[in-house]
Amino acid sequence: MDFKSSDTIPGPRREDVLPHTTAAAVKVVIVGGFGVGKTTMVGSVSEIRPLTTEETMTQAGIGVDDNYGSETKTATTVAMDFGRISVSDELVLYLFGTPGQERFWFLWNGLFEGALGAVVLIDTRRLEVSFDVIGRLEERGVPFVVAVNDFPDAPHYAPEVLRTALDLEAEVPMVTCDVRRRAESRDVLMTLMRYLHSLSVSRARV
Ligand SMILES: Nc1nc2c(ncn2[C@@H]2O[C@H](COP(=O)(O)OP(=O)(O)OP(=O)(O)O)[C@@H](O)[C@H]2O)c(=O)[nH]1
Ligand SMILES: [Mg+2]
Repeated sequence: MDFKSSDTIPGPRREDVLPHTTAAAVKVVIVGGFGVGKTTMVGSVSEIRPLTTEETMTQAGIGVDDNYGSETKTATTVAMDFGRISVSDELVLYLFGTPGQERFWFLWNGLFEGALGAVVLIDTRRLEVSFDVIGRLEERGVPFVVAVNDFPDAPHYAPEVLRTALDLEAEVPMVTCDVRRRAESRDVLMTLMRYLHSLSVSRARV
């Protein structure tokens, strides 16, 4: 067959190549209700161009997905977001964002396979959109941290009030962030890593 040589196929971009010092990779899932900022977080923190599966919002979500507070939002994730961040020379995190609405739960089985932990994003204007997500993580026994995505007009609650409203166990870390900021999203992931580490240390002692 007559075709041009493979020099037309682009090689991997420099930022896509893992540093040769990478020793461990950890899979982390970013979850939360509709429009809480999952795609924004994966996009802000990823060092590779994130993969997203956003579609223009259609009739499917009307009356189902409460758009309150994100009225300018025109696209929604229909499968997953994917990104990657190296948190040290040795450790790389693979990030999978996935929708929390019930009609997407069939995706969870595959996405959570091998995941060490999760970040649950919360919008305090619509706490209830993340209730089911927390319940499902607890059922699956997936350790998670809660990150309150600080939208400007969202109410601020004392941490203990939020904990009670979300029915969180005392040891589950809760932090506030603006997921549009890379450093803050990274801090959330570091909180999760420290939490996973503390769990593994306490399990090793048992
Ligand atoms: N002001 C402000 N806006 C934010 C913040 N995070 C996200 N947004 C905006 O809020 C909207 C929702 O963010 P997305 O990242 O699409 O949320 P999502 O959780 O991926 O949404 P779905 O995939 O539809 O469930 C977008 O218009 C963002 O630009 C934030 O921290 N502050
Ligand atoms: Mg999304």
